[in-house]
Amino acid sequence: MQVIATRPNTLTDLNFTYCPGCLHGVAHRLIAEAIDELGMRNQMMGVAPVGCSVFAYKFFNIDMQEAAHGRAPALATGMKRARPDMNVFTYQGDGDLAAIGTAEIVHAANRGEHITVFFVNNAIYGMTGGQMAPTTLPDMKTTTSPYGRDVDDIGYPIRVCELLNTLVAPYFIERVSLLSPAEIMKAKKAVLKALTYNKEERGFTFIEFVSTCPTNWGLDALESRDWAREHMLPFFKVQNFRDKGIEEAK
Ligand SMILES: Cc1ncc(C[n+]2csc(CCOP(=O)(O)OP(=O)(O)O)c2C)c(N)n1
Repeated sequence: MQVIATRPNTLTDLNFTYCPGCLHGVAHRLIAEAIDELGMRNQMMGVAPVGCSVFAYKFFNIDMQEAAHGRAPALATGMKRARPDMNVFTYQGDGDLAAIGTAEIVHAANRGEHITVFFVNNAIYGMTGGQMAPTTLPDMKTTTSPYGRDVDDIGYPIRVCELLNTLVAPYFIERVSLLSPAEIMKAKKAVLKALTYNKEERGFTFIEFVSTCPTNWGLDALESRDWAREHMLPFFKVQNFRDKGIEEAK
């Protein structure tokens, strides 16, 4: 049987430039499919980060802005407030969102901005050559922690969903995995839900994708998925943390 994968309208014709086995392309596709399925394409604007996914502004076939490193939630805040008739999302890596951009994400979430944030956690700075990120696991080797992350010296990884879940305002917070087709299908449901709430102007919605970085982890595509399953999922548990839509429906 010949399977022809049609490209969602919300993706441009450009081929992704990501490394083999990188899951940014999967995350892009899930978001683009969801935007198409919800009929949001003409109402949607996105904000690209600094990081491997900097070219998200070329890959999404909608109006995109490029933010300074870590500032995507602040830029998205301005976009949404200036154009309340439009829907806005950001797309950010863990270096962008959880290191240089910590203040922006915490305060945008705390203000309950009506935006969706897609956070791709691959436990490392991919674009710049594999430095330690706030989400790097204990004892994980990176170019700036060559003997492994020493938690006594550097501290423990930050669990962003759990951190944001302490705030009152966020409407929806979920961590999903991109490590297998079944998990990708579940992730799609969460993306659809977050974007539905975005469309309905319910409040701040946040999705974390547990992802991989085969190149900087020094593994091939399949090994990197196994590594993430064994090491990342126990620390970054896949779960829904907050769904005010369910609470409100009761
Ligand atoms: C102000 C500033 N500081 C540092 C950098 C260097 N820099 C570029 S991307 C990046 C981190 C990217 O890592 P992440 O957000 O995890 O995304 P990934 O590349 O892994 O997808 C850093 C530190 C920069 N471009 N600008």
